Amino acid sequence: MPVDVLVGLQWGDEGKGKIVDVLAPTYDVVARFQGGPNAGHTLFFDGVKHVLHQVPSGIFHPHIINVVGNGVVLDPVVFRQELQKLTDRGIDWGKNLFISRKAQLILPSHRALDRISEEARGGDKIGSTLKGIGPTYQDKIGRTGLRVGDVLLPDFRQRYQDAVARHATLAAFHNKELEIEPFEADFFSAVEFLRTLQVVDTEYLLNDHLKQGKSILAEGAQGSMLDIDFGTYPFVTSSSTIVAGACTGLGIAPRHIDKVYGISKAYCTRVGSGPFPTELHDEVGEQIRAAGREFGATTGRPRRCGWIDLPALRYSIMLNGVTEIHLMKADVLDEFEEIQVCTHYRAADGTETDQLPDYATLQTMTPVYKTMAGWRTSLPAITDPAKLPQELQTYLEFLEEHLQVPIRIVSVGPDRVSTLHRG
Ligand code: 2SA
Ligand code: MG
Repeated sequence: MPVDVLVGLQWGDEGKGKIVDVLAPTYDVVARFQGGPNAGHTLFFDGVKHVLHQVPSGIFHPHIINVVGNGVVLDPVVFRQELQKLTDRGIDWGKNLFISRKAQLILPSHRALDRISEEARGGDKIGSTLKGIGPTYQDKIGRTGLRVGDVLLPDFRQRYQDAVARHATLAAFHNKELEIEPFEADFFSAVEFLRTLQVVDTEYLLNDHLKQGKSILAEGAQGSMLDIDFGTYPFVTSSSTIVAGACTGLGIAPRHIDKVYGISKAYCTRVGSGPFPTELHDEVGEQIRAAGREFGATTGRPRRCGWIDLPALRYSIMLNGVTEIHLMKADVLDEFEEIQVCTHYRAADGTETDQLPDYATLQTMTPVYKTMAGWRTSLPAITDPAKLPQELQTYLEFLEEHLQVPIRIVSVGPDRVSTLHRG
């Protein structure tokens, strides 16, 4: 049985949580391969809204094994809070949750450094979620990080002190102190808690499951345009958010990967700084934000809103080898008379490209749009894809023609029944 991978094709917040919720019950294992508490996957379960940050989205199903892979950066304090909330709601995660020994630990000093380095950037901020993601991945690549497995070692406290001392010198470089004392007691009690969980070599666990014919869903966080290599660098997150990240972040060989679900909104949003060619700074953008309730699940920040961007989507599809697209939040566009689709970009000298240019070039280009008729119909009541309004069908067919990938799911409302499967 294969590994299928689910990734965001834009800048995160595509609605991955909802799709994982729909897909998870059909898999034996759900695994997170990158990111950490910067992710926020919103699921509705038994009529209650849950936001998961680090816990894989299969956790609501007792028969699904949930894995936090080695590619993840784990904040034990946030993790304990998440699990406590699940316990409060009657979810028993005791037997079906496994954490990689090799996942990196986010320390209070990483969070402090995240804030200090953002402040030091002045007007050039990344717009980080301030969860300590960047500094933790820096330590990983710099080969100085602490891993989840280290909490089981007798000298963990010493290793922690050494890391904090190193971080203090980095803070001092910016004339700052770490100011982490208020958080340390909580951190160490969360570490005690982490010691009681199933910390294992998840690469063996996953490959053993594959040998037994079990299926795995690898659950991506953030989006391809935030990828450390291929995103809008430097306004990106610090992990490999694309399909390739599932291999390194879980210890699964590429040949096991089968389907790649690419999740996109019917329009586009971004939180944080950085290029966003189709961003709308007018009342249309406001209208999308209001209709789509576009505020971050992790930080509550208002999201920047704009039209769908085909050059960016084509790029993401290429990088991920997407086999099917799931188009989310189509109902947010219900009220619009006209819908714009960015098909390519044009430079000042009139040259055009349908590829995604580098950051500097992008600043000098303008998006070229195709105007399409809106459907002016309330979509959430529709449960049969054949009954979707003609204008939406035309929109979907236009996207499929230009992206060369089938749109298999269209989401027309927040409810699970509003997830329409197309042939
Ligand atoms: P960081 O904190 O170092 O990863 O921030 C770097 C940039 O990456 C952006 N970023 C995100 N943008 C959208 N969604 C994110 N996560 C959740 C998700 C969103 C949510 O996966 O859906 O619902 O809150 C996410 N995480 C990081 C961030 O804004 C910076 O631009
Ligand atoms: Mg989100």
